[in-house]
Amino acid sequence: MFRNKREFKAEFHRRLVEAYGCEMEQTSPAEKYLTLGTMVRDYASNYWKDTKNETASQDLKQVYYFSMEFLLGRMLTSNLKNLGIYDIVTEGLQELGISYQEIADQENDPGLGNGGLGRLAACFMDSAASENYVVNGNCIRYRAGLFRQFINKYGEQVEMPDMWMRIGNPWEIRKLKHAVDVKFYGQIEVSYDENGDMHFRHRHASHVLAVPYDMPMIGAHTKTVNTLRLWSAEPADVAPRDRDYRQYLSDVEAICLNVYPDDSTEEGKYLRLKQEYFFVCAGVHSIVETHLKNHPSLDNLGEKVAIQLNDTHPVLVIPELMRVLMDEYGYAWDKAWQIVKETVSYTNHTVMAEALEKWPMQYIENLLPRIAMIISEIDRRYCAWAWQQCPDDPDLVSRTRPLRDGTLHMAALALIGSHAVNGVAGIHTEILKNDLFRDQVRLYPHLIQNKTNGVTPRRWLMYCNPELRKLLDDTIGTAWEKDYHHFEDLLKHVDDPSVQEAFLDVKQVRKEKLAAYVRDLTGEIIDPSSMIDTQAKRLHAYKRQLLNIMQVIYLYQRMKRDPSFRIAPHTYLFAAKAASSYTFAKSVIKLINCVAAKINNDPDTRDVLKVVFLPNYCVTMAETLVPGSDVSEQISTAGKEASGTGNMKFMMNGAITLGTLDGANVEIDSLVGRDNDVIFGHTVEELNTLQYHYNAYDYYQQDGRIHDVLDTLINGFWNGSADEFRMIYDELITRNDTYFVLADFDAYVKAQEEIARRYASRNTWARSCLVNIARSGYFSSDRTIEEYAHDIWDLQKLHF
Ligand code: 7GP
Repeated sequence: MFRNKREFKAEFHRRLVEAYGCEMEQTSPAEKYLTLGTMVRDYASNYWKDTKNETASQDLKQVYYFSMEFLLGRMLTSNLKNLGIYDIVTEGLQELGISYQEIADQENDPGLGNGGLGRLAACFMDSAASENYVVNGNCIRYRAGLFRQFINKYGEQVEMPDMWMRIGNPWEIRKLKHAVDVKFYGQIEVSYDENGDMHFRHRHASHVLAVPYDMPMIGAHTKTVNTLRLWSAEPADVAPRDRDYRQYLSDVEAICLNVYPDDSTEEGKYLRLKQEYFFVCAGVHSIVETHLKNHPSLDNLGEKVAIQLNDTHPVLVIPELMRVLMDEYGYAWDKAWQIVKETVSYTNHTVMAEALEKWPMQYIENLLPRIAMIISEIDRRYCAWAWQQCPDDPDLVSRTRPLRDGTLHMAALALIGSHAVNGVAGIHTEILKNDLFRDQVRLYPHLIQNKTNGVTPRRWLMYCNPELRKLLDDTIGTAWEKDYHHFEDLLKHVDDPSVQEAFLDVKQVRKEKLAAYVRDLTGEIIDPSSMIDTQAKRLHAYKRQLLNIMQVIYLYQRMKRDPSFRIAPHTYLFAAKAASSYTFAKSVIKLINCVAAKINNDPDTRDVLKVVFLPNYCVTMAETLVPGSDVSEQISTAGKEASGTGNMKFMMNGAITLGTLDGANVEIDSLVGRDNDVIFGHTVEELNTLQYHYNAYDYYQQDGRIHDVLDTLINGFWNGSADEFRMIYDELITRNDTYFVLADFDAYVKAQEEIARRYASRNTWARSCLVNIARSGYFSSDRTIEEYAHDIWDLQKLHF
């Protein structure tokens, strides 16, 4: 382990030559990246070992965070900075004549996820390690990440494979010794012993070997290094039964081939269910194995282990742990159920009906016969119990049981098998209690609680925005870097004109960086002194990118019509991937690109109005996009965005939220006040009433602006084809505008005018940005993790 720059240089040089058998100068940037990554991983290995040993010797409880997604982003800079060796390494490389940035740019984002839920998991890993909590991640080692997005010459999204491990992954270590045998298909043979106890044997199963790859999750300025375990499916050393050999190989291969490119609709594919059981079964097995190394039995599993289910994707943990406890360790049902409930808790991330997982029981019976038996028994016992609880409402049982009409409702199973359930923002949790899970609240009044999301201030401020970090350090010292409460120390300085000026300077530098990035990526030139207004998130109807682009069209039409009407220079940036099967979302992407092509090339308006769609939104892009933005668009239909976390990142970097009262926007608003954000649109309560008499066509008829904007969707204005955007028009008019875009249009136009007005007064604007930064400490995921540890996991910190 190197201790200084001299030792680093010598070791880096030696390792490169040894690994590649040529002079250092002849190695490629990718080879240098792999060598450096391996060195950093090895550097952390002693801490990694100590963390495992100390956890065992302190007999500490540990958490396993089960998630189908971890959107980690690049690890190199974050690991170097968290370990405190960034300066040694970058200066050492410079002395060797090597560009650090060139090496860092070799790393591909591990795209092991879709969006919010996956990125949240990654922020949690950073915060847990940094706060000395032992929290292990459990996921799948997808060979292809979420697709890479290209935009073709028609403005359409094209998906390309994301082979993120093509050059290798220096962070992972293969742990063959911990491989697990996972069984699919086959039949269950039931027998009775002399005591009359039942025994279950899984016969004619198809075996898959789950091989773990461990990645270190390195805390900031602490010795805690946790583990993210990624499972990879390999053919087992067991002859496949009754099945074609080549088919078997390709079936196994398919399990870890790719991330399901969908974060909103459940495609109901068999393969997805296979993925879910695969990493659940392997993960549960390794938990049990680890526990039994240090404890005589599983009796105290719930005292020493907490399993967090990141949405319902890993909910099969509940029947799988029952299976292991009963079939492999001889527990009776009641005792096993008690252990499961003590151990498991569940986080809900959406109220969108189409994203609530449901599986035909037949699939489960076929693929996982023993699990199906256990689920049926859970359902049967639940019905008997719930019936007794609420005899006045016999229907309650059928509304809440996991099995309804041959379909398994995953959320219902999660609620029954967990000791705690949480929403991810205040308003979201209220909707869970009063709406989605209202029935369950009758049966379990204290089950549901709130844990407002957070983001790691290291990646999302200190590392991605060193200019702002320096300003904060110079103004309030460095206490805020270790303790999010100290963000508020900035409040004392928000009225200081010199701090305001310094902030505007930082923002300008970041806007210029962003402009250079946009130019390199798209060839578009944006004006770094214009107001940069960004909407970056998955493309979904409820997030209403459509409302944003409609407002842009309105401004364009108005300026074309009235030469005396001009807006202050305004740049609208969009970044969004659409699920590959989501036609409407793809159509919105095409619309944005067609609008951009026309407007950006119009000499009448292009000096003041610019629209750019940035292809392939990912964590790495956000690290430049967020610090360079002035305005944060958070304009979902009230009640639909569970929380949002992009809103928190923009706020932390001094952008002003332009948003609806939805998700965590509500909390942002109450922290900063209406002087420091712009809130518009119908509230949840208003929409709850409006839905009964809403007529989108009236808005079209009565508001000339809406009429003119919508007509461009069906008259070929954008690309010559009248039918191109008919689907969007139909959604708004024929299908009566599911997400109330037209209902909020007028308020949104006014909100846009308001934000432009505020932007014009530079010092008040800067003051607002500073208030936002000062209040953003609450949205540190260090705070969120503390709350999970205290309220859900009952978790103590590791003491070194
Ligand atoms: C997202 C929510 O849409 C977002 O509002 C929230 O901030 C984020 O989770 C983290 O809690 N949901 C997903 O990413 C998702 O896949 C379907 O939801 C299960």
